[in-house]
Amino acid sequence: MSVSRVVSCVSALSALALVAGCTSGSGGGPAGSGAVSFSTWGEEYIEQGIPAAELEDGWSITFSRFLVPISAVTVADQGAVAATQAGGVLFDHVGAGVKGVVSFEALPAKAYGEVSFEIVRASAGLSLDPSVEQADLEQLLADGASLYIEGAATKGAESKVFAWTFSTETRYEQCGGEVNGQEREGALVTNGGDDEIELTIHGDHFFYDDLQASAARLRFQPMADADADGDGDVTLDELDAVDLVDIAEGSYGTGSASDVNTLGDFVRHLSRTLGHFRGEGECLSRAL
Ligand SMILES: [Ca+2]
Repeated sequence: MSVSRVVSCVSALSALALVAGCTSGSGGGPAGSGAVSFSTWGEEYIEQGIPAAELEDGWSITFSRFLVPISAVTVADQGAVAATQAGGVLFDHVGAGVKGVVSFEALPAKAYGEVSFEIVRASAGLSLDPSVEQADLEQLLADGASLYIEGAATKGAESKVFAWTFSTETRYEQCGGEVNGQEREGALVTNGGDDEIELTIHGDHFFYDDLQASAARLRFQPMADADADGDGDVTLDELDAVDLVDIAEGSYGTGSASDVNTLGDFVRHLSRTLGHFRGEGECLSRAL
């Protein structure tokens, strides 16, 4: 391959289709190599809270802890794995800022249509991001947990706290999202470049009133009302005791899910929807 051909390939990077043609159809040698770097962020909703203006019913929500282990970040194309994360990292997304997950260097330059990651039960080998301490990991291990969230909801003089442990295990796969206004499936490695991908965690989803994100609004009143013993702490057991059909404020939409009957079922189902890609981008969520 001539140097001039490499240069012409690089200059075509703005169009994914051209890159694919460039790397597979030029008939010459390698198209170079580059990196894919993964970070994660819980956005302002987890760091700073969800303001009342975002909810339908005047409640506002703040988180004091939001523990998420991210593991098995994988870059592949047509079933061939190019790189996969060894182990995982535990984060507390109440800690400020975008946090590093893993970087893969020296990958052959091409488009990788399959990027996936997992949020599964914590294992002792998890690395600790600076946002967490060993005690956070030990808590997840003791509870067999894949997620732990803790916070408070407030409306006027009323307030409730919650501390919910989930053991749902989820693979987020076939991730895609927008880059400079264009949809990109997976990752694109360019010669000498670094495709920086944020695995974005959407904390507000726990308060959706519909399992179909496009129809969902944020509500807390039915959860506040679920505090049956009136101690100010809304537990998952109390959410389990609330049948969705009995919620007076309006329907909770379950879409095609047939096994979601209580508020507890509902939030466990939503715990499989937190993982996103490059901000608002989507992945397919698969229960493990
Ligand atoms: Ca209670």
